[in-house]
Amino acid sequence: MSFYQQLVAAKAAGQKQVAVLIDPDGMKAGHLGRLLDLAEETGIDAFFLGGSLIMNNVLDACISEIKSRCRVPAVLFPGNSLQISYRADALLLLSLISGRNPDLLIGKHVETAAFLKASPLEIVSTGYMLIDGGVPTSVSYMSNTTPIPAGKIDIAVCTAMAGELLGLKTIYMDAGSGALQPISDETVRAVGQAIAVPLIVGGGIRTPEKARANAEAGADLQVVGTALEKNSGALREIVAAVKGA
Ligand code: 1GP
Repeated sequence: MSFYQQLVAAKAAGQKQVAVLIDPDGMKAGHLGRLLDLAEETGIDAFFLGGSLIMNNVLDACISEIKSRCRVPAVLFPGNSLQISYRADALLLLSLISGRNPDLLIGKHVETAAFLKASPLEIVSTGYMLIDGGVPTSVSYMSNTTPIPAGKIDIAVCTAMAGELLGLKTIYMDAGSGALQPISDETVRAVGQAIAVPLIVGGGIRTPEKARANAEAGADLQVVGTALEKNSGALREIVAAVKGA
């Protein structure tokens, strides 16, 4: 089953999912190994791979390590066009629909379209929405876009609806990595009710309580990264909270 089919099937069955964010460049020694052990143990649903910068040529090696040690799909969540590897299973083709930077709405897509069409990667068109998480994030700075204000739920709802109407296959609402405030339950609920495509939520999710609340509010897949950097074991409680919601 493809990554997207898995996402749709889980949504239809009411099963909530968890992905772990890996920034290959920012990975400290030993951390990837611990996450891979935990991935099998906890039954996470995907690894998302991406970051804002390219410092080293380690993406391929990171995916090979994932493939050699577990069966969890490796999904590219690229911060730029250099973060593409044929070794991955799927790629989120992000259109930054909360912003008005034409390069990130369609420009980069035109540049990479022929390459992606020829690739073996499963391409998942994704409406990517930044929601203000209380602190300027790398993605907001690097994308030169302003996030949707946290309290403007109607704007978030209409942005997600527009993305769905345009034919994007999933909506990813992100407060940005390391957000002080994760996206509110109210926003997750309102956006989840407004669209039929799977809803991915991430940014600043640190506790099992918040993960459970997101799942109950309608987040089909939650992405967790920063919370695991100091304490990878937190993944156990977060996965249990999401799967038990
Ligand atoms: C960022 O949603 C991801 O794109 C993960 O965010 O690192 O804050 O968990 P955190």
